[in-house]
Amino acid sequence: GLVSFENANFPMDQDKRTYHVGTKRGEVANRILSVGDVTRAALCASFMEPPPGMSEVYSYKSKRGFVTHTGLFDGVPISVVSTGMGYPNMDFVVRECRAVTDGELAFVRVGTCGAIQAPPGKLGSVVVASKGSVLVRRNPDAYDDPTVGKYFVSKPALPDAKLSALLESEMRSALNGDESEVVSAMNASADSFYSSQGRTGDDFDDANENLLDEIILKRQPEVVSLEMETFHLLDLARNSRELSVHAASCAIVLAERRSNDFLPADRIEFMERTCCRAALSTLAKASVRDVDGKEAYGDA
Ligand code: R1P
Repeated sequence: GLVSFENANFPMDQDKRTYHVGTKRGEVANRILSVGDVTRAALCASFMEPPPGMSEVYSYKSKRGFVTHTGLFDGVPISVVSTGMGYPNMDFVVRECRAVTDGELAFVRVGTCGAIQAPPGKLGSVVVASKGSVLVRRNPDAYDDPTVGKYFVSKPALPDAKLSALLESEMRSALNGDESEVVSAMNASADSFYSSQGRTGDDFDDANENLLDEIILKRQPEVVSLEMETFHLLDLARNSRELSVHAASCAIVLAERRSNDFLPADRIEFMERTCCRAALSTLAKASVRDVDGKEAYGDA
């Protein structure tokens, strides 16, 4: 049927569902795993048990394509949200999940990325953004003004130190003995998969031939992974009132940007399974306080 929304400042429908992610209070846990695509989200959901009193993991798909799965992992309520790509989508997920939950919120992102330094970011490794993330943005004003730089690189936004350390150690135990390594580094989140990640082509005048070395790495030599959402997640967390949002992020290296090598499908599958499980375990163990300031679950 027809759905009406109220309050143009923060639209919600009559059931108090948010405008884009579409969930309402009670459907989203205080521990959220954010992944890029719906297939990875469904994989994460397959590792969870149904919430108490339900026969299946709760799933909700919004008109805008965001999918939320809520269930239990190690007995702890967790929601997995498919975020889609790019920082505006991360903005919807963090703000709208915040609006329908109470108490502290812990967000962990498991993404995929390209590596601009390998080593250490070898194909198939997972890069934990323990040293934070910068934003890389194309500056459209450079179109007809040669005095302004074509690309802007921000200062880093840092993750929640405890949550990020826990994520790193869960990844290390999950990958112990495997060929894939866990790398602790700085991430960069770009506003395009193409121009602001230094991919070149003939169709547009992106002026990005020297972006990786002369702009990004010159400013932030510790950047290893390049993707599109982590900066915004960490930036929103540090701007959350009373620091109620805690965030950490990691990304699986699917591509080495220097050699142009791409990770084979079977290794992508293995890494997605392993890293998503490790992230769920991280969230289950994380310290997250509910509205009363009580430690509801977790002990880390
Ligand atoms: C681009 O292909 C997408 O993949 C990466 C980028 O951040 C971007 O969203 O991460 P996800 O696999 O989590 O979407």
